[in-house]
Amino acid sequence: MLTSPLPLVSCRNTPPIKAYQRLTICSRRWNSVPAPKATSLAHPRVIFSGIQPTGVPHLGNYLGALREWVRLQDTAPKDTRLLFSIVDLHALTVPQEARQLKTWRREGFATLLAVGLDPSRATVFYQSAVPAHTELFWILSTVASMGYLSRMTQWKSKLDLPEDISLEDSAARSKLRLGLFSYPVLQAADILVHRATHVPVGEDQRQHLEFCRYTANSFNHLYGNIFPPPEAIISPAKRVMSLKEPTLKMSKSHTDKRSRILLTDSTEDIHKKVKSALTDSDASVSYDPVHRPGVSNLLEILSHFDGRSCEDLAEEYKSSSLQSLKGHLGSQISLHLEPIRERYLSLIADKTNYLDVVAEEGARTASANADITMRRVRKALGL
Ligand code: AQP
Repeated sequence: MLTSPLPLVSCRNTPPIKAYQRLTICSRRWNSVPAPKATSLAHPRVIFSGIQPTGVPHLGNYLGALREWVRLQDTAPKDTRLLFSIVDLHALTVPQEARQLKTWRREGFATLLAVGLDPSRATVFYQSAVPAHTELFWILSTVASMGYLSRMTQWKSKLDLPEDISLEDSAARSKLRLGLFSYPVLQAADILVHRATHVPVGEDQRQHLEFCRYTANSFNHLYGNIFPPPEAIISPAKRVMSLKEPTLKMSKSHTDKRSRILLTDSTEDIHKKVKSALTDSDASVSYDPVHRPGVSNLLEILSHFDGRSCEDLAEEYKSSSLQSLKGHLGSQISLHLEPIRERYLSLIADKTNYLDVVAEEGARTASANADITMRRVRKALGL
C-alpha cells in the first residue's frame, strides 16, 4: 500500500480533490456519457490508456482523455481493472533530447496524479518499465497489415506529408522511419497486453483503436481467442482545437506556445492565452464551427466546463462581446485547473521519492498483469 507524503494527492479522501471532483461531475454533458458496457462475460472489464511524454499535458489532453480517466476511475465497478501509462517509447517515434525526455516523463507522471488518478485504485506506470509491451509489439508485427498501416494518417501528419501520399513516394521513403510507421502496432500491444476491454481516448485516436481491433482479430483468428477486442470510449471533448490555428487540434508539439493551455499554466497565463486566441473579424459571438472555428472552439471549451450546450452559450453571449466571453472562459479554466496545478507543483517539488515509489509499484503490478497475457500468447505460438 502506498502512502503519499502529500496529503493533497490522496485524492479520494481530501477536501480539495472532492471539490475538484464535484466540479468535474457537475457537467451535465459529462454525466450524459454512458458508463462502458462489458464486452463479454468471459473477459472482466479492463480499462487502459496512455499519454506520450512529449511535453506538459494541455487542455486538449485533459478534456479529451485525462478527465475521462479520472471519471472512469471514480465510477467504475470495483472489479474493473484500471491501468494508465506514460507511453515513453511512443515519444521516441520522433527524435528526442535525452535530458528533455527525462524531465517530460516525470512531469507527465506527476500530472497523472495531479489530475486525480489514485495509485491505490489505478495502476500508473511507465511503458518502458514493462518489457512485455515491446515483446508483444514484435509478435503482433508478424500479423499486422502493412497495407492498413500505410493508409493511416499519423505518420503522414508527423512528417508533414499530404494525406494521400503512398509508401512508393520517394519523399515518404526518405523521411519515414520504421518506428513511426509501426507506432500503431506498439499501441495495439500496449492495449492488448493488458487484455483491455475499454480504451478512453480523444477522437484523433479512433483510427488506431480500429487498427488494434483488426490486429487482435487477425491474431485470434490464427492462434486462438486470446485477446478481447477493445472498445474506444471517446470523450465528449472529442477534439479541442488550437487557440492559434483553430482548424488544427490543440497539440503539445505546435511551435506556438500560445496555441495551447498547459495544465500547469498560471491564472495570468491562462487569461493571456485565451485573450490572444485567434477568432475572426466579427466581434459578435455565434456558434458556427465551419465558418467561425475560432469563436466556436472557445464556446466548445466553455461548454465542457459549464455543462451547457454551445448553442445555449452562444445565445447567452449574443448580446455581449467576444471579450466578455474570453474573460469568462479564462476564469472558468483557471478555476478548474488551479487545484490541479497546486497538486502538480507539490508533487514536482517533493523531496521524497514518492513519484518513483508509485512508478515502481505501478510497473510491478502492470508487469504481473502483462505476464499473464504473455504466458497465454507464448503457449498459443508454441514458444
Ligand atoms: N486536442 C485534443 N483534443 C482532444 N483530445 C486530445 N488528445 C490529444 N490532443 C487532443 C488526447 O490525449 C490523449 C493523449 O495524447 P498523446 O499525448 O499521447 O498524443 P497526441 O494525440 O499526439 O497528443 P498531442 O498533444 O498532439 O501530442 P504531440 O504533439 O506530441 O503529438 C489521447 O487520448 C488523445 O486522443
